[in-house]
Amino acid sequence: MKVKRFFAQSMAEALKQVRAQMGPDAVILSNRRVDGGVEIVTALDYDENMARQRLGDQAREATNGSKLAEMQAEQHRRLEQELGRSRDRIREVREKRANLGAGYAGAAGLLDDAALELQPEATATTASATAAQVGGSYSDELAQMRAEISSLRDLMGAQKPKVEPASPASNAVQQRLSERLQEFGLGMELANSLSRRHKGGRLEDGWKQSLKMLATGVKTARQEWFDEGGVYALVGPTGSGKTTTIGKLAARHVLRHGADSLALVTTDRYRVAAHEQLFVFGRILNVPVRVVDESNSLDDSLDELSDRHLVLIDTAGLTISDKGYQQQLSELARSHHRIRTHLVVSATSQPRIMKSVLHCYKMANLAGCVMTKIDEALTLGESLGFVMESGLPVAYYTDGQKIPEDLHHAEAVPLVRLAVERLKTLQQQQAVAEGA
Ligand SMILES: Nc1nc2c(ncn2[C@@H]2O[C@H](COP(=O)(O)OP(=O)(O)O)[C@@H](O)[C@H]2O)c(=O)[nH]1
Ligand SMILES: [Mg+2]
Repeated sequence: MKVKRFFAQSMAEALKQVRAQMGPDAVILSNRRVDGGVEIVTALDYDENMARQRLGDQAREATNGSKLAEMQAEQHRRLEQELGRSRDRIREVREKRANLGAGYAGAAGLLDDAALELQPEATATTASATAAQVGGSYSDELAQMRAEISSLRDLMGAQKPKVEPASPASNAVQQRLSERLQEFGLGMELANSLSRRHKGGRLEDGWKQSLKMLATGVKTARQEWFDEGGVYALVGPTGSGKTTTIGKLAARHVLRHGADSLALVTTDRYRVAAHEQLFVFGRILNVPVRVVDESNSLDDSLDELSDRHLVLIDTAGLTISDKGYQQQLSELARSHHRIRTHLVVSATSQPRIMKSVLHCYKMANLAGCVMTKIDEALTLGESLGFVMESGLPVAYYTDGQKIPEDLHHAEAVPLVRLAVERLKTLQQQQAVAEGA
């Protein structure tokens, strides 16, 4: 679903633009008079279900289709405005810096290769989830816009670092450390709390100490699923990468142990053609695929597959406002089989969205998480902060679409190291952009 806003002096002119750019199939979500003309928000491949997912909890207020379309248009407008404001502020900051002559050097030069001499810590565990916030969902397009906004903010942060007055960093080194941790992608509270533990000494020592604490706080799964065996389900929003990750896990399992000890199950009976992708994996890998529906319960399907060493369950990315949401999650939580349900979280999501996703899926009795799209995230501190705060052990992370190559068993120290590398790359890119 692609949403786009048009502005013209007259309705006829606006519709002409819509037809030229979006084609004859575009749907009009809203139109209104604005200063100097009319504004139309349109969508291609408009899908009410997807619009509801994008709006998350808010969608409950949409009592009918036209109200939903209007809310979707409003959300798009707000995001565009937010983007515009961020761009303007960057321009302002750049101009001010150019006028002042002297600039902030950023942390780029401070991050040398030796910055992360971490001792591997005993971080493996099987803890379960805790944190909670309001539910919601998003799609690729929305996530892309949000990523752009957050990257613009990151850029601003690097140019003009500033710790909120509420942060009681007791000395200048702590303050600079907190700034750098925020640049790394951690939230302000976590950055402040880590930096306050650095009681004195050089910034670099504080940085290393904070990274060590992060690596200790990030829990990971001790064993790979192929080795341990069992029943694993992936839950999470549409587009987070559940089915692709199952494809990667399945292909990896078949390469290591053959096809006979694996089976795939899907509980997604809510969307037309929902199973196609999983059936394709099943056919290619020669692995059975079972669909849970009105006539086949999850437990019956798992009973049938009890001779399989590994069973992977794909699910629908339903949110609180969707029909079937509760049924799907309680089916997993109440099964008489021991299902280890993992939340699939995209590393490109904003921290707020990660938390709301956790809230949305925690009733499935989460045993851990899988971080996806690590390749697309500008910084990884957001994901590490989420993992640390939620207490969910990370089983795997994925960094691309290639099956099965872009799947990795998670370990805390290499993950933190990767996040440091990512920050370095971002800072180099910013330095190049500023020099251009
Ligand atoms: N760049 C990137 N794309 C991914 C990754 N994992 C999944 N995707 C893509 O994200 C999109 C949604 O994935 P899908 O598995 O269908 O998500 P689902 O709705 O949760 O099942 C697809 O285009 C995938 O190819 C990843 O690690 N990196
Ligand atoms: Mg899917």
